[in-house]
Amino acid sequence: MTHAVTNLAPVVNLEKYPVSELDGPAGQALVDEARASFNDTSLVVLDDFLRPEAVRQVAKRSLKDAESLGFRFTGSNDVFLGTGEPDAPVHTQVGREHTKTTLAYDRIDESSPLKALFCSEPVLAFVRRVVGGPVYRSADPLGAMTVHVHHDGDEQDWHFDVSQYTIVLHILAPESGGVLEYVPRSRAQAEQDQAALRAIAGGERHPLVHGLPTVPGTLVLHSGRISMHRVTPVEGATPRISATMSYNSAPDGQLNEYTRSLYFGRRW
Ligand SMILES: O=C(O)CCC(=O)C(=O)O
Ligand SMILES: [Fe+2]
Repeated sequence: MTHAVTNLAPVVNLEKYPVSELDGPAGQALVDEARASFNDTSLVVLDDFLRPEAVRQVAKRSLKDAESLGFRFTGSNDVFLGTGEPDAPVHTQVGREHTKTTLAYDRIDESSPLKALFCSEPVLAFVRRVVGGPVYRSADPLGAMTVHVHHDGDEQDWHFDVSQYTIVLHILAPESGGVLEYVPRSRAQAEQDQAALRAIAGGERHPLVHGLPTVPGTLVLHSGRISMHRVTPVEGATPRISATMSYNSAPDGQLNEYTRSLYFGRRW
């Protein structure tokens, strides 16, 4: 995985989010605000982060590539994606069968603005400052960065990510549904309490669920490994498209084989 110097100007709304000048006053204000939000809710939501032209380009290409290069998943998932404690007192295969299409990192075109973003040092520096510690890009050959295309009826069921931090980029909004639902810092409780886990995964409203509708151009940074989340079923003819970029506090982080098989239909 090469991390070339990239020009962010055509991709990121740098006037609103000066991620390439984090030491200037506007950059510091951006970090301070994002950090406060992350500490409070474990979420950062930056609307209009991506330039509309880059969003359109990624949407068009993703629709085309997902048809021929995407993996069409049908099944259900372990909520901990294979990372649960072996002696946890909860049964973790509690979700329901669902469908979705995912493009792995090695199937995303090299000239995609998404790859420019993932490989950008300023974006990595921004994540480091927001979470307040070391952060490295995931080194997973398939899952470091992915594109999800959810058609009518598709969803992504409740889970905790394998990676510690995830950036989700909203690319195309469906007519209805496709909401990112999120229970901040719910992992410890979910590992201990079957009733709480089932209440969330079974679709009951949890008092702590945040719901983020898909708004193209938005960047969401969250701590996916400790916060249970899902994408609700998409409704209507327009698909939902999102991209995820994964990070860890240690270098060379990878997914496990369970998750690769689940999301990409292959182990490498
Ligand atoms: O598409 C999204 O909003 C989130 C996707 C997600 O949670 C994941 O890929 O792990
Ligand atoms: Fe996730």
